[in-house]
Amino acid sequence: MLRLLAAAAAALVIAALPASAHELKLGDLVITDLWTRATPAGAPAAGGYLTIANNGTEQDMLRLVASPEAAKAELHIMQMKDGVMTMRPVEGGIVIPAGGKVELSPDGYHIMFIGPKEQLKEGGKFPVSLTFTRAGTVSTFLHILAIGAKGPAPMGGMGAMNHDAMGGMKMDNGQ
Ligand SMILES: [Cu+2]
Repeated sequence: MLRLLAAAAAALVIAALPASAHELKLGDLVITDLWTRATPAGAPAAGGYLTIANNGTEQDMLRLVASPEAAKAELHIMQMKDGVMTMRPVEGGIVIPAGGKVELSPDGYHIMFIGPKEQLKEGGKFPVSLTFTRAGTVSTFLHILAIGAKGPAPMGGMGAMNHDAMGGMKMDNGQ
């Protein structure tokens, strides 16, 4: 009986994960929180964000990024220069320390897709391939969140569930 309850609880947790999240493993690396933002029509570039954990005993490096949906993809870093946030291409690659975790975000390291072939629309998926020195190459996708989004909802999905509940209440009130 307890075993059954535990299984049911586990199923509930999985069902509660937001639709805008996935996780992938590549060798010793675990990649999570893969996201980007919707863009206005004709935007010349789009960012790409994800978190990479290295569970291995040797450092790895994210060296190359690419997407069939963009003319070009680069690794960038945001830095303060003369009091202004500016970005520049990363030289070499982004080191993922052994036992460490690196977050690509709008405030620091990020992927820059230059010349997206189509407008990025919220709720869609944007393909990307990531090449690491040790772990190799993986092709995956980024979840396209809203324009101005700060990142994916925390794992557990409570935010998404509350949002759904509110939507239901609105429908009742609309009678
Ligand atoms: Cu950039």
